[in-house]
Amino acid sequence: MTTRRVAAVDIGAGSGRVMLATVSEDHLDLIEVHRFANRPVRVGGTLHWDVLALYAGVLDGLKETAGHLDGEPLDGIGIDTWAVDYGLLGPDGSLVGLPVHYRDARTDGISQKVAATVGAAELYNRTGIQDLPFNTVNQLVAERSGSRLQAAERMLLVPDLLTYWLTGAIGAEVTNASTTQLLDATTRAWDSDLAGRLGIDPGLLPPLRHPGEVLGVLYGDVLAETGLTDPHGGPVPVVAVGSHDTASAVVGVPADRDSFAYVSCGTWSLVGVELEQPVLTEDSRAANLTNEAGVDGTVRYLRNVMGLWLLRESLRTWADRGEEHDLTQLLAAAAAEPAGRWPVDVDHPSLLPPGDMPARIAALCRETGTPEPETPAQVVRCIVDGLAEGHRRAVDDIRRLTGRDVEVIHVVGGGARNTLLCQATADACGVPVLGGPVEATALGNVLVQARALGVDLPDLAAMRALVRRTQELRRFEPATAPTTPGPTAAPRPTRSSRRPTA
Ligand code: LRH
Repeated sequence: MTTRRVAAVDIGAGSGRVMLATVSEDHLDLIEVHRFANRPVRVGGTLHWDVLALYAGVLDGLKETAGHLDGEPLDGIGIDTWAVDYGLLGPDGSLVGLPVHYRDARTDGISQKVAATVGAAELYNRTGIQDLPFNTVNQLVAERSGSRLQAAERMLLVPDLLTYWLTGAIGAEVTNASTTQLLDATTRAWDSDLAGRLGIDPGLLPPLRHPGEVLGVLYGDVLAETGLTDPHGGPVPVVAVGSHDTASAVVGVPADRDSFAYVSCGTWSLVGVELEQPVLTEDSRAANLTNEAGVDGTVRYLRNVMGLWLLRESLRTWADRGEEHDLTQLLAAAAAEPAGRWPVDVDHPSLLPPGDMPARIAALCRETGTPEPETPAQVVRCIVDGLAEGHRRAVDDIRRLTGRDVEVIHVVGGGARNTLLCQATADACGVPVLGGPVEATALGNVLVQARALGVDLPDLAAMRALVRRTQELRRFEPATAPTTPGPTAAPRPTRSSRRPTA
């Protein structure tokens, strides 16, 4: 039996956390040692990430971690964040400009420009990536003649940037690199030819690295600042994990069979299946499904559905008006509203940028001639039903395009707490939903590290079995008859619920 203590740095669009885990072949526990806000800042009309505040949050978290170790060494650190965004490094390694938020308007109309140069079909056939306005390739094209890019030597995706600041190591972890839309979906090498044709210097793209590789060790000044000095005098390694948060979340899905789909539900709902080969057909492109690189050479075949962003942005809008709402109460009130009364296309592009979400949803309803939700509870019901319908559309398209059976849908991430959404998803999709773990991303992060550091968890199946044995799951039966066989063989829940209210 090998036991490792490792820290997961997991940063999402709203907040970041540092978690400390103890992992062995038959044990997995995780505690949150530090949480910090991720607050985007608009400067000069551009929405930026405050990456220095995020780095400070990481250092604070590592300091807290040191306090929890009781003199034991920390065996590793793994970093995952949201995808697509990057920092630029100049020739001396310093940051050129402030990283820009993917919800900034600078990419408006750019993906059409990219498609006009390369051809949408060719772009998809080479990269397998869903057309999203904020893909890194579009961001780079948006600023390709700007002074920042002219001055830059390297582009580092956000987890790679944080790793660089902690260790000095330069590289691009492959799961996140795939979200740039500059990685060849078949060879998993940078598509330098594609970059060149789009006027992007391929030299900006750093060497690729893979989950499980040791990237480097913490700088001496980081050890001193955080108090993480190993009592045995050893270095503290930073280990590559699925640095795209969704890649780590998929590792943490407690599936016990191949015929599962997942919804990694947080700011976004990433709805997909795990495949061995990418699907690069025109039908797949037309369905806007993506082939992101997963851990251990797997393919995350999925669609971005707008996710809990809609709920969070609505709460923010109400709070800005002085209306504070408790989410639990609001969800309970929403559960009492009639299902399906306010149909809305949650994937409409007007819902992507920050702003007054309830007003935009009402505008969409007016456009389509459907009833407008009026109260906050009705808006929440409309969002939950719209997300469940978005999940259904994605699952149906995936079934159609892969011929895969989907016997169970795992909802992982923060959305697994939202029982109204889990039930609505089960009802819309006609298959059981297993909710949990909420911490799938951090679990996936620490499991990949633990394996790299000697814990005998040879493959994804072994990691998932450990998640299943150690984490609480909740089962939601569909109200309608299942459209596929097999729910009786679904994984055993630890609790069950048929009609949750919140
Ligand atoms: C979720 C996520 C998603 C990306 C988006 C930018 O956090 O990483 O997978 O598409 O952020």
